[in-house]
Amino acid sequence: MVLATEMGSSQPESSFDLSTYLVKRKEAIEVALDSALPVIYPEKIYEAMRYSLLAGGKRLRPILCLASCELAGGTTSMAIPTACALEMIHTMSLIHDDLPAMDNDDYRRGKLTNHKVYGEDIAILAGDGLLTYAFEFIATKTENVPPQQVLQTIAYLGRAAGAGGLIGGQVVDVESEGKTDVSLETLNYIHAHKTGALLEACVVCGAIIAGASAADLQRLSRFAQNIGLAFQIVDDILDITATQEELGKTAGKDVQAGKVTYPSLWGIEESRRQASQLVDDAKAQLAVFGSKALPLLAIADFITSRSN
Ligand code: GRG
Repeated sequence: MVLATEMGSSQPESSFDLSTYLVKRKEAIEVALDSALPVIYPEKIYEAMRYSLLAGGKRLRPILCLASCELAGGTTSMAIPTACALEMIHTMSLIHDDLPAMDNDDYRRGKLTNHKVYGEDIAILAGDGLLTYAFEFIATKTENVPPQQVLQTIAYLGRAAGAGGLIGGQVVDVESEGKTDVSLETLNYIHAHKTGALLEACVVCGAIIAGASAADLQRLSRFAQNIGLAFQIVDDILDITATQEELGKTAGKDVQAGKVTYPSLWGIEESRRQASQLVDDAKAQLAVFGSKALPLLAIADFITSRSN
């Protein structure tokens, strides 16, 4: 699959402009997502899938995938189907997470949640549709990548989304609901799986597509695990400190639900310190890549400084 737009990755090393990079990447990803999912019969399901897929969001997961592919010597064209698929899986997890049977949320990405617009039945099916289409999309649209690497990507992603990843993390989260004695170990398990597994898959799959060595995959995996946890700590902090307008979803839900979170265990200041330490450790993993790692290093910093 060849991208219509030039994704413009070359930056002078000394002055990496992350804001411009993120805006350009987001624009190109929006275009690719839009054309990935046309509306055909039965229209209702495609409209529901598109409603959430094209509702905005930071597009951090596809951006990470493309950046990692380039770091490992690949091109954005090689990785764009996988990058889109990652956003489809992320979006489906948000649709299901917002359902009355889970978090029961009315707003997501500044819009009414999928089930509020289409009803619970269609929202469940829209999530299922996005999940299955993600795998079809990688398998049918990836070009100029050896089949073995495509297969490895699909397998990695299946594991990350499944009971050993997102689903497992969500199950332990659901089971922990209403409990005030959730241990740090359990909290770490929940977030390493429900948030970390997909972020890690973004970084690792991008590099698999580029044909990275096992040693480089290991470094990138450790980088991503650390930023995944830092991302969740910041998410917990923002739930307390940010407004609904900034977040695009209901603020203060964790406190309201009496949920154990990093700030509830450590306080906000210590949580910020821990997130910052995780980002520093993550960045240290990429030292061997030199200036090729600039985008990923800048994204790691963005994770702790973001406001939504
Ligand atoms: C994957 C089959 C399958 C099922 C999903 C519901 C569920 C099982 C898992 C829940 C996963 C979940 C909602 C994790 C939270 C991750 C998180 C921090 C989301 C917010 O991500 P952002 O801030 O959002 O990147 P935007 O809107 O910017 O994309």
